[in-house]
Amino acid sequence: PSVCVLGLGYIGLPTAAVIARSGCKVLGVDVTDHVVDTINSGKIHIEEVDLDGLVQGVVSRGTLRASLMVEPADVFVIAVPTPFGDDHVPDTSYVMEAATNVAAALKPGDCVILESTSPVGTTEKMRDLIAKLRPDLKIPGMTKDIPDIAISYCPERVLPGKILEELTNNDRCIGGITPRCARKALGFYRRFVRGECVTTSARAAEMTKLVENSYRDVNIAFANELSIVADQMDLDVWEVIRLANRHPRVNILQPGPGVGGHCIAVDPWFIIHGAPEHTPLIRIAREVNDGKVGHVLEQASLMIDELPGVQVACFGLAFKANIDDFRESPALKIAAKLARRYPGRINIVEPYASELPAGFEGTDTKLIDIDEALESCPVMITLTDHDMFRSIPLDERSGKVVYDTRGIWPDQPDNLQAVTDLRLAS
Ligand code: SAJ
Repeated sequence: PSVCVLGLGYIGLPTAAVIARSGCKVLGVDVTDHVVDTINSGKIHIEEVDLDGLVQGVVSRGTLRASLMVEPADVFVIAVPTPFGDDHVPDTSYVMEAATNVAAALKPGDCVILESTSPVGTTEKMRDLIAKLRPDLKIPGMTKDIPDIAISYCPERVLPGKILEELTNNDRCIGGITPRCARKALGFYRRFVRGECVTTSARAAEMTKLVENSYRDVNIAFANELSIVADQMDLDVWEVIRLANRHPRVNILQPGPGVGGHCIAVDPWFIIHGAPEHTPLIRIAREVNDGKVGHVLEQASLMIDELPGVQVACFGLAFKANIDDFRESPALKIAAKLARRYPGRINIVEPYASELPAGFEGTDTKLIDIDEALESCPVMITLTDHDMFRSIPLDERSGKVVYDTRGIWPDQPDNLQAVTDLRLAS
């Protein structure tokens, strides 16, 4: 079939490329000139492992092409953003705009699939919009006859940093407006997905996506709450979690400086917004994870205040390990606040950045490498668990005053001796 993918971001572009590799002719549509031009020249505008080679290959073979305009196709895949504002209300206007463009291009036999993370009921709203715009078509769930088109919801669940691998290997859950719609979409996904494809209703599939990320958020919140309690009780939270996880039915996640990225910290709000009176746990988990940023900032400040004039290295700005994604990163928020609070003293170590990302404007903060930090910064704060940091051996960290928010250096001695030595030295 010919395929049109709307939205060429972190999900849409890899998806379009993988579909093109499976042999379909794919048109990728985006609203940004720059994105369209970049892809048509065989390059990419985002960072993701192995994506550059794949896109270059399918563009040069002519199976993937980008455009600002939707064109007729057999399958339409919508992967546009569903942001939310300060009030945490999900905004589905990009989805509806994409559906409007798709509606104009639809012909009998076509299949429309929404992949964007969406509040429950969005696929039905999209169906209603298409029905309104195309009264000439028989719409699923609205006709006794065999409908002209199929409409489904199929969430992506790929992990940034492993997108290409997970796009093909993960199981998919495919929710149709009707079972017939789901079966049509199933046939499409089977072309390029090796994982199992399971069919359900559109609403169940929408909720499944939100539930997956909320599950993770709630469980990380538990770990983060424990870490704050442990700080107060002067216990090593990492040790306690390691010991508790030896229980056959306990598997506590890892505390950190907060939850970043654009999914886990966002999707729970979609459920909360849909059922505000019945989601106290999901809401408080969000608050605990957001609150962890402030806790780390205060703990770090206490440590820095104790050692006037001493240089500090913050290890990591990315929102999680081994990627160069700084959007919605608690590490970046903390480092940028410290940079403003302690002029002339904060240095950043971020092997995944070639220059400081936005957030440090007007500060004198420097980006330095691991060796420089080990040489010149007596105080070290870990904010991201990059493997490159994890593998710094103990003898290179000895004598440092360390605040390890990620628990990557379990062998680090406590700070008492290092603080005393530093004070004597000054
Ligand atoms: N984090 C912790 N402690 C942990 C695990 C994670 O603090 O034990 C933090 C990370 O450091 C990071 C944040 O949580 O700041 C999120 O990282 P992540 O690796 O858990 O997830 P994402 O946001 O990269 O991707 C998630 C994935 N969802 C789940 O694992 C349930 C991915 O499969 C989804 O496709 C993606 O969201 C999405 O697009 O929704």
